[in-house]
Amino acid sequence: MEAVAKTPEREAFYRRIDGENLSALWNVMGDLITPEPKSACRPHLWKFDAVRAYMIEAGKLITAKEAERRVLILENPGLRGQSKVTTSLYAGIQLVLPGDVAPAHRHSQSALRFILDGKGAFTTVAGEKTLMAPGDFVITPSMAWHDHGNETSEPMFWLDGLDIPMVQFFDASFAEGSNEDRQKITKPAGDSFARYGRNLLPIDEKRSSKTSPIFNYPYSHSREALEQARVREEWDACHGLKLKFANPETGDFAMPTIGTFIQLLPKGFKTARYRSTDATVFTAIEGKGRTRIGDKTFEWGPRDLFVVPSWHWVTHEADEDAVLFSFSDRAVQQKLDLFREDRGNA
Ligand code: 1HN
Repeated sequence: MEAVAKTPEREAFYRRIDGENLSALWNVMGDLITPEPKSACRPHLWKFDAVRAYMIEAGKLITAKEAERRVLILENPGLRGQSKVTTSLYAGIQLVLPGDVAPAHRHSQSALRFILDGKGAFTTVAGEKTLMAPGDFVITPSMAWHDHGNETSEPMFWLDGLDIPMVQFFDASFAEGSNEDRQKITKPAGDSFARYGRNLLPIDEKRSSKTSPIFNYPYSHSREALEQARVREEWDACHGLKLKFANPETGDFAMPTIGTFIQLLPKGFKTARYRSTDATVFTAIEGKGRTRIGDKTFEWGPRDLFVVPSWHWVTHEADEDAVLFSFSDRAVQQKLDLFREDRGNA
């Protein structure tokens, strides 16, 4: 759309209506209705080792209890000061040190954890405690009480992904602290997996939550699923082998607002170019390689993190067998009929 010409009469008119909280659509329409996605969100990569060093410093500066959560936010360079990794998503790196207490609270925002380093720290969600290991994908549903701790002798680092900007957009945030640092454990360990992880569901149960009843998807299972699929060699030209984490009740994404994925790129594989409307956060759990996003190339290894903005061409290349975890707002875009992807010619 072309900019509308300025005339003294028009300028005077705009000034007069401005005082009435009115403005002319014809001056802004081209910015509102773009022919293709146009975002301030930029491609970026964070090297985990650099983040890790700052997190260790943060561990000496503040306790988890005082901070509530000891987290460094991954701020998109095009969205600084807004606590956003993409336009619709938040991401951070959380450190839970031996003996830490990240006290119980709950909020409207849904959270995911993807474990990067350390083994055996715990989160308790809605009365069930789970111990976590690298590669585990763990969900905290909207308004579920959650607290974290670490009774091991090693620090634990994980990636937090939350739908904070979406909840902010809808002005729908509620949050509550607890009088107790640690919530009461009301369920045995492994309860949610025992009930819902076996492709058997209680026939008459009416759950109202749209979040998966399984809240820890252990890496051992994800990795095995990828390995089983590898045997069939059904490689997708754009993705290698990419699976979504599913809610066993519905087959939908495991979380209502965030789509989560795990993918295997075998050694030497180079993907065909791909673009989609869901800006996506990636981290590698195994292997190394590089990802080209638009005209930039990012080299990654285990635990490094990178962000692909909406509608940017992406290709991945693996130097060793590599496993990538990723998350995006696709779960929402698909429900709103907004999701679009382009596989190039692949
Ligand atoms: C939160 O509750 C956690 O529970 C992490 O670990 C990061 C960022 C903003 C708001 C709530 C957590 C968060 C958060």
